[in-house]
Amino acid sequence: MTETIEKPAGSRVAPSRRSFLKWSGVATGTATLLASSTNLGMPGHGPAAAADGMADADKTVWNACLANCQSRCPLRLQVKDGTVVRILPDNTGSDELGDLQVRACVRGRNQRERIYSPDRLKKPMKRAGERGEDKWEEISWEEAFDTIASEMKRVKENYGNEALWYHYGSGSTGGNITKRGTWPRLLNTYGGYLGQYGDYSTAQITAAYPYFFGDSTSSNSLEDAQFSQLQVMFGNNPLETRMSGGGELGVVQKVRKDFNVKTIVIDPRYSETALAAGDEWVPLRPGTDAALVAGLIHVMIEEGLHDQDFLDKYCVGFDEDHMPDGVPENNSYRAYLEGKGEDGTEKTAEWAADITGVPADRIRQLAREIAGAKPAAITQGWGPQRNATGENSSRAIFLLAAATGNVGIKGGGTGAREGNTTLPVAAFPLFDGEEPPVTTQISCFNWIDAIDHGPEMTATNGGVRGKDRLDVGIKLMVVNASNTLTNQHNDLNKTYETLADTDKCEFIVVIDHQHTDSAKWADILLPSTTNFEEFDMIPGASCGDTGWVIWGQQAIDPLYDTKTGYEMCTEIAKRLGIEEEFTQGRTQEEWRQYLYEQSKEAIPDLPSADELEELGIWRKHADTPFISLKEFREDPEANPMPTDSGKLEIFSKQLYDMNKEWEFDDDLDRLAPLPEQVQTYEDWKAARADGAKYPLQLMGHHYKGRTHSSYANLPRNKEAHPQKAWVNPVDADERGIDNGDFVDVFNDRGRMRIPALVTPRIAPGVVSVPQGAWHDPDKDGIDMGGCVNLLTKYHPSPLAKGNPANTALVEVEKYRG
Ligand SMILES: Nc1nc2c(c(=O)[nH]1)N[C@H]1C(S)=C(S)[C@@H](COP(=O)(O)OP(=O)(O)OC[C@H]3O[C@@H](n4cnc5c(=O)[nH]c(N)nc54)[C@H](O)[C@@H]3O)O[C@H]1N2
Ligand SMILES: Nc1nc2c(c(=O)[nH]1)N[C@H]1C(S)=C(S)[C@@H](COP(=O)(O)OP(=O)(O)OC[C@H]3O[C@@H](n4cnc5c(=O)[nH]c(N)nc54)[C@H](O)[C@@H]3O)O[C@H]1N2
Ligand code: SF4
Ligand SMILES: [Mo]
Repeated sequence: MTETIEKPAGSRVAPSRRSFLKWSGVATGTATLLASSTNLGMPGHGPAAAADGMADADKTVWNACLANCQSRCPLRLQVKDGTVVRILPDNTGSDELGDLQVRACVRGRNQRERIYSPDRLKKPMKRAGERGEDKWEEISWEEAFDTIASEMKRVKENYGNEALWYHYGSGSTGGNITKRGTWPRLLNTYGGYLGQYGDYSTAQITAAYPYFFGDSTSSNSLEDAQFSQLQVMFGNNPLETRMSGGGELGVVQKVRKDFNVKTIVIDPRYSETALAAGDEWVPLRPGTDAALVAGLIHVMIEEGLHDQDFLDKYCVGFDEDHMPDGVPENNSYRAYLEGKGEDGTEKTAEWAADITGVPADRIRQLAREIAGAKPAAITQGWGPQRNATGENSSRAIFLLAAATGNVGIKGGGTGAREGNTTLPVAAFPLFDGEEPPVTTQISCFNWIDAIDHGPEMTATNGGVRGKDRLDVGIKLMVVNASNTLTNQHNDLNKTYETLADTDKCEFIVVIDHQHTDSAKWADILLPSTTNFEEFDMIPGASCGDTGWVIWGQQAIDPLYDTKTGYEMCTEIAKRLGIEEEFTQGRTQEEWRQYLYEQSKEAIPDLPSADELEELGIWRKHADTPFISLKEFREDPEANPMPTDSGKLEIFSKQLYDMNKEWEFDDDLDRLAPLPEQVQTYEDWKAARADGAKYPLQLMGHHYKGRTHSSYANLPRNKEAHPQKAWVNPVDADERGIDNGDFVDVFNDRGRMRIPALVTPRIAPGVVSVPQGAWHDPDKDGIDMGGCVNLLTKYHPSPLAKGNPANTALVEVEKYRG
């Protein structure tokens, strides 16, 4: 799901995904009776006929849903007279773990509305008004290519390659050749571009991993939870965010049903995972997981329930006897809990209750339950870390797994997000050789600073990597399959202001197939095909211990005047005199063949390309569920962690030292060496301050009707999953708000007007405006679409410089107009 090219040095630990080494047997596509009951596609085309759909379709081809939803569902497209008339889901596999049918969700099945959406971009266009004004003039492809090539040349000559930027975007993450690869390959062939680390999804946890584990690490697979006594999920919501029938949704439901594993979900929101797979829901205030963990471990210590042997043998930093050299006393986690640390406060259950909102008795009971379950599978989703102190929330949850001795064992886990097993399908090469030509990087999120004041950004004030200071700001942006130029990026109004200045970023090209909010900010806007209009070889994703490959066939010719990313980049490469290096003499179909051959070397029993075309999807199941850090647990001497100590680092000496060097604008920002609860701006405390202007904590969960902003414009998705602000009845009563009333949700950064969902499914004091809705301002700038990023704050997190989407305060009032 990430798009970074960063390779952390010295990877010795198990990667977050493993590739198959051994196989339990081959499960291939055998048609099942399920096929005839799966047409939930477009009305107006009648029910599926017995033999898989319409008798009058000319052909049925396999392709896939490629949005970054952490699943990857194969789709069968039925085509008649060059038009997709029906979308059918997978009809292979079964209802068994390891062979689950990879059934598409509501979004995948509604692709027809997306392919034929009135928002489709149809012609190349150039800006005809001010930037952002959304006024356009149609131009020829020739003119578009000539302009882009000459702008690339100009910017490179005037400022160097580091002024070029390939923007973060996840719209076609599931693809291989299709779109995500072609533009970075073009830019790399042209000498490179300013790179990025992290991503909008996982920046904080990704930055936290090395300081605890030494490198990126996952937890055990969710399939492995079948061996657990208890499953504890911190803000982990596979039922809404990995909705594929063959993805984690399927796995979690099967494990729950077949093995009856007790499941506790800790989340400010009663998610559908809590609802359908959970036995208990523990609501807490956003951004307070580290306080809850401190309270839990305090109780465990008081009652002697923690795993001291594990902590002694495998960890540093838990107590004063196991601290790195050169650190003054009372800096251990235990000292922090006992109130001997800097803040002098004991982290009792009562202390944690006040911060989290979870009653002290419930914290005690939970501590006993978690410590008593041997083994317990503790995992986290990415909601808990997508906030201002997310690096610490995520490390605290790792710590809970360590303090209970669950790391590296069957049925246990590391406290990280679940791991899984994928097939080593070859990826379209973003560059040739060992590393990209430019290795300077900034965070995926603070690009707006690099536009505004790039040369002021340094390693210690802006997280620049690869050099001490940027020489130049971003002058040219390629924004491909992305709506994070605006809609998906924090603080829309501030973002618009920076983008509007054409002296800062001088040229923006946006490539999409829908006319999004980001598209409005392009200088040149290129209409792309959808993946159904081209070829690809698609690796599977997030699927417990099953990996799969999908053979992407072209269902229809490119619609309107659209082109594939590969064709666009080839044409631009031609104009830059680098066509041969870019294409390596291959067409897109030949690249697919090339990738197939590379993949076949890694997966010897991969069926032939012809067979894949017939099968559509081909899957394999690992012989045993994935256990993270198994080798370390078995023999920590022979298999040390890639940290300085070779152990799990509860206290990070590196962060301790870095905190002295790094500079922050905000006094509250710091790099905490312990996974402690850190105070920040617009947090639970600010919300509860006397006379707080904005007393409600805002978050934005990922929602079923859309994948971020993708599918958010489709009428049926909107009807099935309307955009509403979730408000607790206690808060609603105080404000005279009834369920369904239109409300204004606002702060100093903006105001939106959408219906309220008054529900006890959200914790009191918290409002969730599901993220991804399209920004739709009326003439007064009030957003009638409900784009949460109108209200989020732009403030990169201290270590990751990541997206603090879930740290913001708002007020809600009934709209009485
Ligand atoms: N349907 C759908 N699926 C998607 C997406 C989508 O937009 N729609 N987006 C995809 C993408 S790109 C990503 S990155 C993933 C996102 O996956 P996640 O980041 O895991 O999803 P979120 O909904 O942000 O958060 C998961 C849960 O964490 C809870 N949460 C929020 N803050 C906190 C907190 O402080 N503490 C605790 N304990 N819980 C908290 C939320 O209420 C939510 O239920 O989903 C992917 N799948
Ligand atoms: N407040 C808040 N903001 C968030 C989040 C949050 O939790 N809260 N979550 C963040 C996260 S985790 C993520 S991943 C980002 C997601 O933000 P983005 O990465 O911007 O993802 P989408 O909004 O899905 O936009 C993807 C775009 O790609 C286009 N696209 C799809 N397929 C193709 C293709 O084949 N070719 C081309 N050229 N375009 C294509 C789609 O039409 C769509 O416009 O949002 C982030 N923003
Ligand atoms: S679960 Fe994800 S990949 Fe599957 S159809 Fe839905 S949006 Fe597409
Ligand atoms: Mo994401």
